[in-house]
Amino acid sequence: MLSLCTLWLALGPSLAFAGSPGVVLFLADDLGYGDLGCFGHPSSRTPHLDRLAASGRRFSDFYSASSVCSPSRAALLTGRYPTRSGIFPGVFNPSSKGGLPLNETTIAELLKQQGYVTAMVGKWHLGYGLNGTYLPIHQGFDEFLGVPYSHDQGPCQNLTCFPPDTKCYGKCDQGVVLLPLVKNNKVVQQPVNFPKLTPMYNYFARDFILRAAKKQKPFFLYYASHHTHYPQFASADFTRKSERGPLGDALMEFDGSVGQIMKALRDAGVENNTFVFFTSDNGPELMRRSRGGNAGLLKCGKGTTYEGGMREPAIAYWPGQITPGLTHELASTLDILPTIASLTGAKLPHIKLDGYDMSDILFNNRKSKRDTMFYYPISPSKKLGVFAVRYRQYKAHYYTQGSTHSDSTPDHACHWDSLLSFHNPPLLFDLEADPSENYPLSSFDIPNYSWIIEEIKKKKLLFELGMEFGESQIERGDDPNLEPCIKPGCTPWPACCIKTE
Ligand code: CSN
Ligand code: MG
Repeated sequence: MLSLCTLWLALGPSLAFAGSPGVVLFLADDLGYGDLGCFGHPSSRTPHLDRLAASGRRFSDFYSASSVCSPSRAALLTGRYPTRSGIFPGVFNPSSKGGLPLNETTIAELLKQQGYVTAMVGKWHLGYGLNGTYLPIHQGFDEFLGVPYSHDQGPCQNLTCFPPDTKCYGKCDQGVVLLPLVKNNKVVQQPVNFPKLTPMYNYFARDFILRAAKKQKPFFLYYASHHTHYPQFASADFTRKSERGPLGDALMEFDGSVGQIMKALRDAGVENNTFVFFTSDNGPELMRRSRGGNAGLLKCGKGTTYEGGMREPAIAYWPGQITPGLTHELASTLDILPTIASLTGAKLPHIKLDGYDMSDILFNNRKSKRDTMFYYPISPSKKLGVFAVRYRQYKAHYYTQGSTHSDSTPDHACHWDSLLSFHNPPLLFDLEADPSENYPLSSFDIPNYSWIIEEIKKKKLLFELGMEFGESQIERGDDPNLEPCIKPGCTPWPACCIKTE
């Protein structure tokens, strides 16, 4: 027994599980650092995520690689800064010509090579293109059910807003096709029926897990919820059920989905052999006021390189494998691909990666291999380079800029009219002593100030020397004829793209 134990400890979980655990990746949309019960929100109700956090590992210092959606998702699925794959500036439109380049290697493609069955449900936002060229089924996912972009990127007047005549602190896009629901590569519903959407996703996800387990196939499920992106919606079971208004209802619906998928894992008998990871794509959209999320004690939110824009709640769960508790180690969505590769024995792609295997943090309680995080703005340029660098507990801002996405907070630095400013020397913060980035440090505050500034400068220089910008996929432009339509080629475009049930 002792020797078996020692052997297991020596080999670690990846070999002990013969390299084929199930993998479930939950991604929330625009959910902030302060939005979950287990991250301190006083009135959110997130019992299922809180349970994963209680018996799994919660991260206090976990980062997405962008403060908006498309680039953040590109980084998550490829383990590469989105500057490399060309996912900038901003996000994809329904009519975008581009998408995540097909020669990028996604987690799903890695796992296909390991004999996994793969599915994605929810929001994609990495391009649609001519006849759906860039859909998930062309990026390693066997199956896809979801919406190819954000649900405010289409007319959404018929969305259930509560109370019904309330303006949702903003408008949805007009003049484009109604929001499409896509199954694999076909539009199957237009417009999306929001109150029924999440139950449909949950059914699809459960069915996928049960089918995989029946065939005794290892599986990868990427569940990318629309919650809690503006405008808020929820099915009947959750509408007006939270204490936090429309965002609270939407969050509760997402948490309910987590509960249902966890139940599906138990029903399929695979919970103890499944690695579950949860995080969010970027910080909260504070411009939506109480209908946007909450960054907790972090500064600003979506669209900015302050902590609130890119530091995210994250939870890893694997009963019997992951040491429960809180980790303060530095980690990122960039690290998920290398971690999953390590757990499954998959070979890393022969391309420059920006992630590190998190196994040491998750299974061995050791230090993170990561000691830096680089923050690009939503419109990155070679000329300005990274806006900020985190090194250990320190963060240096070379440039700061507000964003419309973070308007309407009391902190004026977050707003769109806080224009680009250059800082020389950089604004330096100790994120452990001052997580809210309130008090810039000088040589009067810390004795090793100059050393830290020099170290960060070196890290930045080295990183930028190795950064090759990919061709911008978003600047390839738009063609309205590419928008997803349930009646391809119909007229008058785009109003004809509708099917009433
Ligand atoms: S995002 O939100 O897709 O979650 O980042 O729905 O930056 O112009 C962002 N944007 C529509 C959005 C537009 C979105 C933008
Ligand atoms: Mg988002």
